[in-house]
Amino acid sequence: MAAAPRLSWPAVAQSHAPADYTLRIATGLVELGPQHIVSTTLYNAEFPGPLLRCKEGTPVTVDIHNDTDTPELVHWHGLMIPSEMDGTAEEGSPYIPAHGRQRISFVPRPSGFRFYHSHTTARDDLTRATYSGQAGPIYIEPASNPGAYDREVFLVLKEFLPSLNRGGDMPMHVLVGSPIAELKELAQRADETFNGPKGYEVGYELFSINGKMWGEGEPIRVKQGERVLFHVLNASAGEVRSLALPGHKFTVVALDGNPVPRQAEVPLLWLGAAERVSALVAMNHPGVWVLGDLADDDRGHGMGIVIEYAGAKGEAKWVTPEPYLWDYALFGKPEARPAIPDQTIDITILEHNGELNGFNQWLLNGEAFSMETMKPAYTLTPGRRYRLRFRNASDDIHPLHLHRHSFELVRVGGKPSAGVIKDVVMLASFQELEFDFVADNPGPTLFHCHQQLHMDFGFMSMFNYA
Ligand SMILES: [Cu+2]
Repeated sequence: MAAAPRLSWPAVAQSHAPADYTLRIATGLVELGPQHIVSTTLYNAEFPGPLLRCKEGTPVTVDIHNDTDTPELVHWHGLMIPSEMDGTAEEGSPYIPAHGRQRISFVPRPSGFRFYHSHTTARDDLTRATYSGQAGPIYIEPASNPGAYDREVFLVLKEFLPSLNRGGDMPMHVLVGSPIAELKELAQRADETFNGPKGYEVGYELFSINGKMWGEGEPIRVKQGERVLFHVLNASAGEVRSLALPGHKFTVVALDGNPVPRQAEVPLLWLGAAERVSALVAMNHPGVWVLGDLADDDRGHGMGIVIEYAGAKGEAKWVTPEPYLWDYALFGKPEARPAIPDQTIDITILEHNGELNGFNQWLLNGEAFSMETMKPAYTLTPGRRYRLRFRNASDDIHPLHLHRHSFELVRVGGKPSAGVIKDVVMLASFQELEFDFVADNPGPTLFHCHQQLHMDFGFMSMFNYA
């Protein structure tokens, strides 16, 4: 455990009234299939954790019991709540002690599809943090619901049985845009200095949607003509995931739970770790299909779920779609004229190969995050609009995540963008990306890459309010 928990926590509700929700953290079994039962840490003995539905603006109380031998943190991803409630040690949230209990209260906002997950440090312990089964969806009901659909289906994408290896296999043809020569040169220079073997990556044996390998659980049964709203969460500790349904298209209505200005139709979805996509699918191609990942190996080991039309029979079919690159700007306002920021902060991302006992170290503007100094850190003035300009001098895709705030993409894939509001965004290899956020939720705020392996080895920084 890197940071000492705080001793007092006045914000904790002292009431003995029953909580709205109870989460119990304990080791349990997930039956991905009859031949594939894995042991991991879970919420309420299930994967995914229970779907929590609450109303925007109506306070909720959550009792969290930690039945494990190690302190835990439950992070409320995408919620604009106080730092003490956010479940993030770097922001000053207290740990839930081993075999201890914590009650928290917060006002859920903003509306939309969010999630909760463990926010501990794992480093080389692949039983911890987001490598475990500690993830669950939370849906905050908006005041008005504009969706025209017959029903909603939540899909949680998750790998199990992680192990360390030396060869990464991250998909490269994911995002639009072109690599920038200057960023490649920066990376090359770092590689010449740190010229040892590439550091560890994490691979997985088993893959699942809603805790089942495809074909092992119940199919999603649909009727011709139905419009189904899928809420997809990539609960991976670091993998970029894709999802396609042969013969069907996705109309994206929200990204990270926030309605998009333009509901564009796409042939398939790409999601970085912790990203959410809400998309409507018109069920107009009867049959039995695999809604699955494009990666044959991962889909072959479970990353999919069967869609079965009423009256259709036979083996579930998969057809590999044409390659398709994800373009966030597609979902933005047609005229991209974002507001002018009060201040721009440049952040250059660099990797030092195998620098930390065989693990790659990550640096932001030349500095790896340290829990001792809590740096790198930036100071925010309340009410100001900040633009972060990221420059990725590495060949990895980074799912960038800012806690307790939403941001607006203003430049991505080499193009301007406006109106796309997110809390995680994939930064392509050797590319730049800019997003704006308003300093409107005072309190220590963590920024990090949502790849557990990257955040644990330096890829974090603090934003502190003046
Ligand atoms: Cu990263």
